[in-house]
Amino acid sequence: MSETTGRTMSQSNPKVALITGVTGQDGSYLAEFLLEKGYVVHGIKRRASSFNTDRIDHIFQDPHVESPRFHLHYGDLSDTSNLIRIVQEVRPDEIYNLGAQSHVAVSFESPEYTADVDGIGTLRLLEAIRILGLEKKTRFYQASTSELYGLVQEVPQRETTPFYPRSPYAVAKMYAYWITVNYREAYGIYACNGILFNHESPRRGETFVTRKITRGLCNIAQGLEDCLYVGNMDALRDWGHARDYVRMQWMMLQQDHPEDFVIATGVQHSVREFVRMSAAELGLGLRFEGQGVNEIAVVETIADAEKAPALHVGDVILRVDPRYFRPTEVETLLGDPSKAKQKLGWVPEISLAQMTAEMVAADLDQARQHALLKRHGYQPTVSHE
Ligand code: NDP
Ligand code: GDR
Repeated sequence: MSETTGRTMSQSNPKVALITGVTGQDGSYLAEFLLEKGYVVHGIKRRASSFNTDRIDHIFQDPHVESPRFHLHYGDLSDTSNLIRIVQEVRPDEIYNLGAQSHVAVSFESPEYTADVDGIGTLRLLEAIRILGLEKKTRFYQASTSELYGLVQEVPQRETTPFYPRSPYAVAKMYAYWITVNYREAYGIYACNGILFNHESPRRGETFVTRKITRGLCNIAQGLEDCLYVGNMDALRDWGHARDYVRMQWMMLQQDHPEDFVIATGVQHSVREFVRMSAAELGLGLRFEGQGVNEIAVVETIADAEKAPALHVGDVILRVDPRYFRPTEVETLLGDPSKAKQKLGWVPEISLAQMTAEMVAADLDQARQHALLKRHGYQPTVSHE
């Protein structure tokens, strides 16, 4: 089915979607996408001691105005009664379960919490559908991941490739994957797994490697930081753009029958290559020296003094810090999105080069603002991992 021929929806009877993880990267793009399609969108956000809605503030609709189509509910994937109450209140046509402790490295530090939220949280939502008798009404999307492939058994990875998870995060997501399949088979729920490979954007969390690199290099170029510290430079990933990938999440719920799909670009790059590409966007040519923990990146050429006023040829702007190595690493991931292309007509529209340019432009803009504040005597806070 093509993107334009989804299940139909009338203006007077809009479809209702519930998104967990609406404050995250994907949740924010998906909420935008569904609102543009005419949906009523409900999102679950966690209570935090400070505002955590930066990514969705631009689509916030004042509940004091008449009939807003975007609603937020406090909730948590670890809280069963809260989830049941929200699903009961909202009675969604579609649930997108995007909420998760989504950082692989952090999952080694908080394995039990990750299992509870990412694994059992999925079960809680599926049970809510069942307890409330919504099996025939509510379609369910589960944010599954290429991390399931872990120690890869086949290249490229497709829907039939065996899993070999390599982190508490991936193991928790493996439970979520299979419980989604099981509830589809056992109770006839329209439930799908999107096995998504890495996808990024200017809204990517600052501690994931692409955003850490674009943000770090921009800060260094503007004199806000001296050096970027990263982990495994040889890791290979299949990076796409989040905007392309949320479109596919919706498409998966518009079919006649529920199925699982790999979503990827089919192209792979190393972390080092991503550093080089990001630096090039800033007009910087880099030379990589040393190996493993001794690897560094040195500025070799500067093409645009305005983008990088703080830098000189010969500056070391990147070093490897073993603190960012993982106890078990996923060295290489490369997806085969043929099934999505054939069955859904989905192809990614935004290239890695375009995405890198967009991310660097956004981070450079922010770094320039901070640099301006600094020049005028303010001390902008630049957070680090
Ligand atoms: P983010 O980390 O940006 O967003 C995660 C969201 O989950 C945030 O809204 C976060 O809230 C929320 N969340 C975290 N813990 C809980 C909890 N206990 N209860 C309710 N909500 C919670 O992730 P992405 O947007 O990048 O990813 C979306 C989903 O897709 C995740 O499940 C991720 O594991 C999965 N995935 C992501 C891929 C990627 O490359 N981006 C690839 C494959 C799968 P808060 O804002 O308060 O922290
Ligand atoms: P990943 O993304 O673990 O693939 O999970 P991340 O960007 O964190 O790491 C990608 C690769 O880069 C290496 N790396 C570093 N990673 C981080 N975060 N910080 C560093 O300094 C650094 N240096 C090198 C990592 O070791 C790794 O090999 C993401 C998340 O969005 C998951 O939720 C999602 O399921 C998968 O993508 C698909």
